[in-house]
Amino acid sequence: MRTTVGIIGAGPAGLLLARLLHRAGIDSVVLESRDRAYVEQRQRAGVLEQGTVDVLRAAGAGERMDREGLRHDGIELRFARRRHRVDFPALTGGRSVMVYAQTEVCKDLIALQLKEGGPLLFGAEALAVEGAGTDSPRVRFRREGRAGGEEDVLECEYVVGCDGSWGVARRAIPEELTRVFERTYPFGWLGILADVPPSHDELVYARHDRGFALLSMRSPVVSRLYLQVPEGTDAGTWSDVEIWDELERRFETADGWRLERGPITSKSVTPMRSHVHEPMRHGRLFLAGDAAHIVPPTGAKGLNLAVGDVVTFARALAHRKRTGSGDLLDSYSETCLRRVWQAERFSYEMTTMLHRSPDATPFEDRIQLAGLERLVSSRAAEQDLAEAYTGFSLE
Ligand code: RFL
Ligand code: PHB
Repeated sequence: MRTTVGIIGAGPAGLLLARLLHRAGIDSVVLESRDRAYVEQRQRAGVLEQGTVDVLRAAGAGERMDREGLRHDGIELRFARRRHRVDFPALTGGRSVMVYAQTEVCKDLIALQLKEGGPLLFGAEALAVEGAGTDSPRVRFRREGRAGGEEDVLECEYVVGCDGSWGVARRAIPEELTRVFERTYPFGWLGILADVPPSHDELVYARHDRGFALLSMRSPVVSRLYLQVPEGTDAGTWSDVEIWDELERRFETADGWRLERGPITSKSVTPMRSHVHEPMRHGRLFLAGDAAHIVPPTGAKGLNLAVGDVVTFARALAHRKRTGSGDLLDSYSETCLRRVWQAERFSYEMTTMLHRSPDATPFEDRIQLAGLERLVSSRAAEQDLAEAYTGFSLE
């Protein structure tokens, strides 16, 4: 098999990249180790920045999002039993975000790819990228169901590793050229889906002495909620009643706000970490999305960063094809990392501002509350949050 761009992974990064390249007249092949149902059902992100929404529309993938997605003009911060709304358009010159689940973005992109794009192979596991430093890199992969687990090779001009945080692509970048920046947090998120209309029409980020809680949604009739839990917690040890009781405590306000309960249809725990792999390119191998960087989900940035990376790559390659200049490909890593580190900073700040660290001293607790007080009493501080939350420019 031979193609211009070999894409490893059919998460949002890989699928959108295939779509952008197709629109630019560049062919690609996507290899995805799991099956279609897995990719379409994996519960993850919920918030799309304005720039992401614009990119999906321009890629012809915005139709259902515009019909079913929920435009949000703000979020609520809750602490000390008080509520404070951050008004995005008023603070950012009109920007907002869209609540439209990652599962739906992936479904829309898969349908488009199968209808009019290049090959998208499910059950095709990349084993290794070879020859990244040469003009003809290759992906060795194995297709499920092939007799004796026979291996195939995809010959490419470029390889983009969109294979998430446990992928194989980044292993092809020599260790001596690599720097990894990492932080793990001593807590995780217990996330649930529940068949109950969201109790608030915007997302609620709550800081409580017992830990952080987040109210989000998937539709007008499905709620998505998260609780900060100790690192390594097993979701099965929390009963439904315990989850609702704990959410109720952490969201409690002085003005009698009520949390509606409903049947819980899924429960899982996500660890929290920050991770950046530098550089994001070696020769003709490029890393995009979670394959290169992870942020804790508190800033809702992961999927949006993945979109930023693949937009940058698609532009750079189109430029190369049009003008013969590889300048933009050469600056790919640097361009992406500037945005990545802004998102890392913001996600780290949001996480430390809102979570209860198990070893926080009373002094640190007071500093944390003072930070929240500052945020809700200073327009400048609020504007800083609103600008970062609604997103950094893709230019
Ligand atoms: P993905 O989605 O992990 O996709 C990678 C794909 O690669 C496949 N793969 C391979 N395929 C072939 N060969 C191999 N060897 C392969 N190895 C792996 C995998 O099967 C998979 O299909 O990475 P991508 O595309 O970079 O997308 C990144 C986003 O998924 C991620 O950043 C976000 O989900 C993060 N995130 C959020 N981001 C937001 O922008 N807004 C949010 O509100 C938000 N909330 C969240 C989140 C992530 C969460 N979790 C579970 C970590 C909330 C949570 C709880
Ligand atoms: C979600 O809806 O899953 C979600 C929303 C906002 C976040 C993280 C996750 O910051």
